[in-house]
Amino acid sequence: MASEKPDVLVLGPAKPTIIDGLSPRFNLHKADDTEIAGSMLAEVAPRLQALAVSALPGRIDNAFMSRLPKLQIVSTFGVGYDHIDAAWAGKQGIIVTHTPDVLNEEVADTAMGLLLCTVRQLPQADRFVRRGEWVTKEFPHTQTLRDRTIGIVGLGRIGKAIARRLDAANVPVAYHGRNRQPEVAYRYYADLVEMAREVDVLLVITPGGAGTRHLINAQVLEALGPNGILINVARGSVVDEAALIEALRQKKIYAAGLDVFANEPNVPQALIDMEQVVLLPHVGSASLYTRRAMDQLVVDNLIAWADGKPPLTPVPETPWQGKWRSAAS
Ligand code: NAP
Ligand code: 8YV
Repeated sequence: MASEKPDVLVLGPAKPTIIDGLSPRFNLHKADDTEIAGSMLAEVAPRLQALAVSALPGRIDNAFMSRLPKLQIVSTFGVGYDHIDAAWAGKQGIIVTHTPDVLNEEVADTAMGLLLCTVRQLPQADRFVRRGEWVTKEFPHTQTLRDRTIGIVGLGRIGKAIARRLDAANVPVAYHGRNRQPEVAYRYYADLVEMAREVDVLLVITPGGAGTRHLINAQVLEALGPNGILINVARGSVVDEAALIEALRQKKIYAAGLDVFANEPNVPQALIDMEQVVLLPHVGSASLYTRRAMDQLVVDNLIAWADGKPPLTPVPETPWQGKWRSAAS
């Protein structure tokens, strides 16, 4: 007998908060990614009204969504949604929701940690102690935050949480984005190259996707200069990785701290081999506390939908228009 609960496809790992939160209300189907979903899709596709995306499972593009004629909502984990063709979904009346705000402070903490690790070479100092070198010599003195201005590329929700931490640390902040923010007192640069020339650190926290692809290129790195440090907690696609490796090799910039990469989880050997680079495995939001809050927001958006209420956190490309797309369309 057909279930009366709406059919929902969970794409990605079966996380307890998501599965336990959705099970009482929905008939769940699970697939690791869009490719595996392909084989079982033929059977459930005509009934599927919702997707719960529990990690970054590869692209959810219009070809995939087109196979789900009753799709009304894609509730995705993570604030970044460059893995979803949200503009296309918006045109079809499909709502895409994401998990903003609940991770701001965590990602800002991680960005500050990565910044400090890179400037003060803390992972390198840890390795120095573990190698037993301290008994024979002093760890070399490092760069400092004390004489540096930080240029934040993307002063949004997370960028502002990072800026607050820098304010508390007495570190001057400037920012670049497509728009000046009149309510913000930090110096604004409409031109990224100009900002790179005038600051000592570029800290990147924009969305990924086509609009920001290789925003940080050879010209920007050259402008940052030999004392400059690049911190990337945005998406790997925002930085031209080959240009970054070249700039580090040729000492056109001083160091880099990276949480995100062009082809995760693969990190270029050239970066691994560089002592002046600090590498993290995309852990910006990855505390138990914050990941649980993000998972819960994936659930809460779907429960709002099932109750016929507005989505809690739709992305700008799929604004709430007062009603859900008709299940029959
Ligand atoms: P947000 O509030 O939307 O802020 C994004 C900022 O980027 C805005 O200030 C926007 O300003 C700017 N921006 C957008 N497109 C731009 C462009 N083409 N050139 C320059 N600036 C641009 O987003 P958020 O919540 O802070 O999250 C930002 C991003 O951080 C996410 O999309 C995700 O990719 C990344 N993230 C990474 C991790 C991690 O684990 N490493 C965790 C969470 C988020 P304008 O509109 O004025 O340009
Ligand atoms: C997650 C992120 O680590 O929210 C984002 O945009 O990058 C992170 O919080 C990401 O979704 C990977 O699963």
